[in-house]
Amino acid sequence: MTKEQIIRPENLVYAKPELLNDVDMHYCPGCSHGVVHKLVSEVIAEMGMADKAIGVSPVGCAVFAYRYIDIDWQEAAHGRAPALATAIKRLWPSRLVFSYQGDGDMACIGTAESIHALNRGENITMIFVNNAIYGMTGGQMAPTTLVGQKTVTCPYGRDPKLHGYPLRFAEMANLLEGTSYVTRQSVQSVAAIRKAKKALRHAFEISMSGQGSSLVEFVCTCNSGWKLSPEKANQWMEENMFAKYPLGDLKDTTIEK
Ligand SMILES: Cc1ncc(C[n+]2csc(CCOP(=O)(O)OP(=O)(O)O)c2C)c(N)n1
Ligand SMILES: [Mg+2]
Repeated sequence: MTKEQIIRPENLVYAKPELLNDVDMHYCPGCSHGVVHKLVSEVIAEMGMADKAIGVSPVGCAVFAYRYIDIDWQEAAHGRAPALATAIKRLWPSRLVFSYQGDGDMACIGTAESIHALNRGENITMIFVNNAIYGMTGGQMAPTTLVGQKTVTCPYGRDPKLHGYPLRFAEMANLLEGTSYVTRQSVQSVAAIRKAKKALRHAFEISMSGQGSSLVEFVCTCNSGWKLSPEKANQWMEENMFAKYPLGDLKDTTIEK
């Protein structure tokens, strides 16, 4: 928004971001995806990139992201968004290219694509919605499911002897030479949303200035999959997820430079 637009009275109240389409969303009430969509829409609009942004969304609850955010999108097969985003950005370096992936997508079926795109230092931002579960398919165990957490495929709780340990994808990304910015954020409070928005903007700016790849993880709730009310899900996330997935920047090479 320009300064003139910001001071207009109609813009002083809470409003729907201009890039969010006026359609019903399929997300469950309380789902974090909607808030992350809002941030993506706001940041792209504020950067003046509405006509230059291309999102790549694979399979997962965010499969319909193209219906909700009014920019160009390309749909990818499950786990393959970073490969597709690589191709788009290389062919069209002037575009803001990002992937939008769940934890099942980023850290399980698409681990190879995701790690290698980050390690190659592709000038893309990878948005990682970590809700510790396969939301779209009905709440199966994901790589990021916590030890002891119950899902439909580990009804007695995740047992490391049987299911292995939760994967901390951002910590892995942090080790890669190609990553410029790796951060872990959340969107359960106004303060968290504000911080997350700044982080997302920083990542998008790094992508546009060609300084390498960025990973922006959002630790999120899936209240339907977790079988909790939205409020209890937020509480459960704060009490359990943040211990395993601590918030904050893990790496920012732009500061070093
Ligand atoms: C190649 C392929 N394998 C499996 C599936 C089934 N499938 C659809 S969504 C999904 C899990 C998505 O979970 P996640 O990426 O965490 O996203 P969320 O729905 O939790 O946001 C799976 C396994 C598929 N559509 N395609
Ligand atoms: Mg998930």
